[in-house]
Amino acid sequence: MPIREISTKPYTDQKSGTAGLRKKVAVFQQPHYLENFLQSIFDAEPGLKGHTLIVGGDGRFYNREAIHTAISMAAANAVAKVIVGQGGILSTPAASNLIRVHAAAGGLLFTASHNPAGPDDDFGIKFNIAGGGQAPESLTNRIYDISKQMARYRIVEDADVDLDRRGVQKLEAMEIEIIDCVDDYARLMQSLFDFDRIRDWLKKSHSLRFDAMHAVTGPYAQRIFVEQLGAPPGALMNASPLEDFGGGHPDPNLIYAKHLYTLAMGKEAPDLIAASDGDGDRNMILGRGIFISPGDSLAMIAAHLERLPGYRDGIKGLARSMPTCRAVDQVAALLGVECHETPTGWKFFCNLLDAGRLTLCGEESFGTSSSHAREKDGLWAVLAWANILAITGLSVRELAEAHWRRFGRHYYVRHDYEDLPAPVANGVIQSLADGAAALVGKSFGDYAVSAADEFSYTDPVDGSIASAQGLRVVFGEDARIILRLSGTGTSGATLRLYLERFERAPDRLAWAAQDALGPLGQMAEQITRIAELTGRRTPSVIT
Ligand code: VG1
Ligand code: CO
Repeated sequence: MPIREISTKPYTDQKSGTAGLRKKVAVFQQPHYLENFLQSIFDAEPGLKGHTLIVGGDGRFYNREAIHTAISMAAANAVAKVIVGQGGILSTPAASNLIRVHAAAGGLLFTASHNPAGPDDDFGIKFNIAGGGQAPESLTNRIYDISKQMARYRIVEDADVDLDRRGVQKLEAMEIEIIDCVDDYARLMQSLFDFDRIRDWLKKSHSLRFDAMHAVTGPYAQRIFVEQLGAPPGALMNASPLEDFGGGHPDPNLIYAKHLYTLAMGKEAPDLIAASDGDGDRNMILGRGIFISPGDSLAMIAAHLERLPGYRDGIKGLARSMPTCRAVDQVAALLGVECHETPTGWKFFCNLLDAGRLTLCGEESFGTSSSHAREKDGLWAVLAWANILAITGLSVRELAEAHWRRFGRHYYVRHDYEDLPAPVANGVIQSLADGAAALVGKSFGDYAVSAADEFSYTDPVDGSIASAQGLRVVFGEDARIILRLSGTGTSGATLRLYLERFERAPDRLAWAAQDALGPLGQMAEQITRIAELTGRRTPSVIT
């Protein structure tokens, strides 16, 4: 099994988006495409030489082949050791944790998250750095620059690696350790939450339903919810990971997990209903008769976090991505802690987490997590909710209503316009960017525009600047309209429109979100002219 240097030609499209490189499987299957990108990572991060690398993926189609290639190239690029989840399985938060536990120099995560999987669908790669965080933009830009010059890559040819056999194997000088994908993660969760309390809560005739959507969290949910917390096996749905996610779309929201909403609204609704996405970093939370929007979930967890075992030392700071509703800001103000507004994408939280300035952060896209990892963490959020319900004795609905009475309520919705021709989507952004300044001071219905600009972020830790991170039209505390382009799609361009409306009066807290946001939606069309400029009368997805 010689180490060989293979000559190759560069591809010019290996630019990472919001979270890694995502393309159709067929793109990754082009000759040397995967190898070129991996070599660019090895070249951009020389610290991997002589150190440990964590490798795993969400189990989707092409996962095993890609992992085999990654291991073969790691050995040829002088990595000392790779630690791989058995069968090539690792959830994104579990991989982030393993990087930390093993003081690894980085991790390769093979996932396109919630994007559908299969030969005609999507594949992706994320590179995480020492400490477990997502590669910052400076590094992903360096990887991209290197990929555009790529002329050769190093690989051990015909490597014989058994991904299913736990224990240690050797490939040339490199050690390969195949580990149980759940052990370390389950230990971490036990250290953060009161498992006895949750077990009791479940025993006292409370019920849980968790949908792994045939994606990566199945084995994690089986171990933690069923084996450790005593939930009946029937509490889990779709718990075996499948290469094509069962043909589904493991994006836990009101569209792709509508069956959970129906369950929540039915007579037999369990007390806590939840789901996570393809790679296990997203979460969806529902209770009997109620859906908790991700921005609310973040704020509600924040308001109770200090009562959970892993967080008794207190909250250092809170953060949300810019489009995420400002509910958590209210909690931060009450607690008297820092509250940060970052661009979309988990990588922007990582410096603040490393600097010890954040304890909890989240995104409107069903992502929540804490300082225990450097990724969002779906099961963590579900356990946080279970623990909070067990401690307070409240139902999800009671807890939400109490929160709104105390802090007010942020009604929230996101409209996605998918697969638009790029020039059309860019045209919508451009036209709003051009008109933004002139909006300030104008009134729409009861609202007056207090600010309208393009969001730009200066990282408080390293001073790096991320510009063009979305357009926002702000109506003081009352409302916001936000527009940005997605950075995770694999075909055409996706426009995301986010609507937020704040109400504090006691008689305005129980509206249906779509009713509360109807007038703002009309104002958004007046301001952004999406229907007019794209010809789309309705969004493709509303969450
Ligand atoms: C989307 C979400 C963003 C999230 C990202 C990765 O990005 O909006 O909040 O961090 O996906 O999530 P975009 O650029 O398409 O809006 V995941 O679960 O991929 O790892
Ligand atoms: Co994900």
